[in-house]
Amino acid sequence: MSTDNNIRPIITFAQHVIEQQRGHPTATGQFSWLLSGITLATKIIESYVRRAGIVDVLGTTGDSNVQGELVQKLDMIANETIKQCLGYRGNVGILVSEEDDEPRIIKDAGGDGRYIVLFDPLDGSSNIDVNVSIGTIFSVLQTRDDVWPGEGPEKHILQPGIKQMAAGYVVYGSSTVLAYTTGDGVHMFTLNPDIGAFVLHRERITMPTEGKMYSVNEAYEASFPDGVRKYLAAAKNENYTQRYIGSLVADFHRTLLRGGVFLYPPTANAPGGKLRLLYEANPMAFLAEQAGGAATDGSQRILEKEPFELHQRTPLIIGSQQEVEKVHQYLNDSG
Ligand code: AFP
Repeated sequence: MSTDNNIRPIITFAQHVIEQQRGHPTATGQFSWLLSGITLATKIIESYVRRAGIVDVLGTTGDSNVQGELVQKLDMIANETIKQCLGYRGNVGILVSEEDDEPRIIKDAGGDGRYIVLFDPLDGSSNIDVNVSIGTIFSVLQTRDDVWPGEGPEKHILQPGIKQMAAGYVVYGSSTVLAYTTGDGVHMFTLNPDIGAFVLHRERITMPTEGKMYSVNEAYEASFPDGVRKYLAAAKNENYTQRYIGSLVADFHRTLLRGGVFLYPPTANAPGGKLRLLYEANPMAFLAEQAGGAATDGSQRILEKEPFELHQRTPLIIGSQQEVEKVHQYLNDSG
């Protein structure tokens, strides 16, 4: 029979958020209510991901999304799940999904609607059918006080990443892991399927300051900027390792823990970069900086970029401080 002495204490995500809120005297608990909506949604999504192949969730819906990409069934399920789980928390006023043309304004949820949640419901969709890690990314902003009611939601949404209140991701990998920040370090949780809760396993994660690993789709190398090509040539000479999964969440997760750099530079097909500033680059940049790393678009810090449209794309160089600096040096030297 077990005794109190051999039961390991656990800290769940909900407990952790409440603990963090204690440090903020003006906190009302609304923020933790919002974040618990996100964890509920990701647990539902993970239950579909784990049963893919058993229940009918693989393949495409036949539709294209706002980015012109084929919508996978799981994309659609994940998108609807997040909207359902957050749409009835009165403190969420605007939901902005990478999958949808327009933001969803929530008028009748009964709260003050002060938070905006931006999300990529299922990042790495092209990996779904082949059982490779995929993820959900989220970013939380607050509505602005200086916007008139008639001005439309874009004015509230188009804020630089530095204004994020929270950001995080869930990676559906060999286990399901959640990482989040509210600007006080990066904390990581693993979903314990026995109790259905995200349990703290690492607090205040720091990214190694350097790492001989680069992560990029080298098939596009011919059209990368000169500086990136020179960096890659130098990395090969210095015996770097290359890793590329093709799901940003999974590639970033590895970079966060092991160090190195992830790059998605401008290419011939995507001259402005492929990744979305609001749903992918900003939340990952917030996490990277909070873990001691860096994130830029090659000329500017990601978190300082002023967005001008919802589905804006950006080049992204993100990872260990020294590695990101090294890429920059090559970019600067190449003019
Ligand atoms: P999908 O969601 O279409 O699979 O795209 C994933 C993604 O946005 C990001 O997660 C990857 O880092 C990147 O695209 C991979 O792009 P490439 O296939 O061009 O390398």
